[in-house]
Amino acid sequence: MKIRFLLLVLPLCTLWPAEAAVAIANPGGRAAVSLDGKWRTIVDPYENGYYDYRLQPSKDGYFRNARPKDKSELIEYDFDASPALDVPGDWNSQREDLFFYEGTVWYKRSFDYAAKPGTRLLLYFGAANYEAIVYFNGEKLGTHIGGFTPFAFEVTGKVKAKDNFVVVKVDNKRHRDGVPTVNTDWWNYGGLTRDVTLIEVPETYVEDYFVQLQKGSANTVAGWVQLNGARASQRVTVSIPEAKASVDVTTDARGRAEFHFPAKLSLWSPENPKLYDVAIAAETDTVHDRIGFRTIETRGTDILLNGKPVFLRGVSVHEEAPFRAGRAFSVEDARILLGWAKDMGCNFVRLAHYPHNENMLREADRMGMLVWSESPVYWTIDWENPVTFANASNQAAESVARDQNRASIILWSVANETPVSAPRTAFLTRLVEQIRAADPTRLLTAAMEHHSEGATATTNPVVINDPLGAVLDVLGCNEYVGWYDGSPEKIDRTVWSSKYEKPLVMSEFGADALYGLHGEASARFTEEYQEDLFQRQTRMLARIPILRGTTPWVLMDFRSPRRSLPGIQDWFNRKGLVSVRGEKKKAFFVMQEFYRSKAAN
Ligand code: GCB
Repeated sequence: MKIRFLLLVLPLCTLWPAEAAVAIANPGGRAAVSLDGKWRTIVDPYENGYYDYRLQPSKDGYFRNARPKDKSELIEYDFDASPALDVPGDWNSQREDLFFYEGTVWYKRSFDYAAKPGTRLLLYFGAANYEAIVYFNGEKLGTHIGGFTPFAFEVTGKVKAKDNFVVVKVDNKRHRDGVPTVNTDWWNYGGLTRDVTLIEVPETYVEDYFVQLQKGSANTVAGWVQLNGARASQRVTVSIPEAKASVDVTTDARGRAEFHFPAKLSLWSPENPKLYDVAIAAETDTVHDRIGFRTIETRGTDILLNGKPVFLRGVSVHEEAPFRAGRAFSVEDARILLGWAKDMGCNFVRLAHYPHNENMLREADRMGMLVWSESPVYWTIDWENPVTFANASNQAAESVARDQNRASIILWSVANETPVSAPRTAFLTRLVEQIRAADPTRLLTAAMEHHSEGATATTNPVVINDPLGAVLDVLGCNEYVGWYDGSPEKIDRTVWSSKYEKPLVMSEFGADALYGLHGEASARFTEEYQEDLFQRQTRMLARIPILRGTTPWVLMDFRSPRRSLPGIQDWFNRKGLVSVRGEKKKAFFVMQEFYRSKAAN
């Protein structure tokens, strides 16, 4: 009670660092200079480049990128003589000695730049895991917390013609009060894991926009536009030239305008991933985007896409790079992963357990793949800590802001497998309400747990009664009957019921199998065990009346420090239906068959 009161009276910004950050939607649609490539790096486990020997922040930290003026000056670091790492990219998979490293690495990149009059310059990071402190030419710009969402700082007026340097202190230490917290089943890849760009915008620019079909309508486009800059009030035209539809609005003194206009559109779907060029033209700036338009809603226990019931033939996906392992980031990575999902017969992917890189969403839009996008609220978060809530809330806001115009996303998921308690349900309910307010067009879900009502030798009744279900549109449930929970025969006698008359997506089920390891169906880690489990699971799932989708765990094997078993796991969770080398395990074909039958009816 006390905490809730505190949160009501304290604005978020007092709990959360927002130093000088600027927002910008659709970075790929802007004039930009890439800062990707080789960055010089210093590994700093003791944070010697940040603190002095009294553990006070040092004014002569590595962010100064200092060089001795003469032979007598003592400077104990040298970026330009230090090893380079590729950006984007995690450090763990680039250097053997950083495989398990969790701590600070300093990144430095120098560049020349010809400033353009009348142009503002933003330094944009696709993501840095987990905490990034950004410095420009020796001056601190700000801090960002959260490993999977973008952030930007303005450097207009600070940029020089020659020898600019960006220094970023990236720290991937885990924290009990962090989001995620200390315990996860995936690799804590550190570094500048996504693109870094200098974005050029006019003095007053289109900061953000929301252009979607109005909730409940298939022919009214509705949304808002937000300008940033001195000329807040301007005439803005939002148009979809191909559909010959547009609207003119005038932004208010805060740079904001809402709009709606009729449009006859070919609706986006997996079968017809139609994207339109959308132009947001202010007097001082124009941005183009590729946007699809579709409706998504629930009716009783059905999910309706463009008014028609849809079964979500999905698979869960980690942001793990095919073939090389490491954090995925590229268009190519996205195409391969989504291509394998398509090959399985999917029309849907669950992008677990955090917001994936923007390429993944853009490719999903292009390829016609429906998406569940997830917040990194995973397992046992510090539910009663207001700073933890502010962190989760900020990451959710950044994720929605980045992806709110992607037709592929139909579900925002607020959490994964969180243990039921009053503070946890209060925390997640607030997140649900926040996201619904920011984006009223999409559905809310979460991967919940379930409860056995007492298994016997002949039956295993399982009930979905998590109180969070009351505030969700779509129920998500992870279950491991036959793997963590008994042997595969138990699946056959499992009977599901739900307290809620809502659509259910079985968001996880699966078993570890090493590709190429064969044996009896009862032998753990063999392809046969996984295959048998999937055969039983698909039969059991087909008997659940409210089932409207499945996303087995998981598309591809992925690295996890929890998985040490030599010769089998070797630091990989082997529940992939595909190996890291793209080899399909036997269970892949069980899902393919299941989805063929689902697509046929
Ligand atoms: C789960 C988690 C997922 C794990 C998976 C497993 O329930 O949601 O992150 O990787 O189980 O393999 O144990």
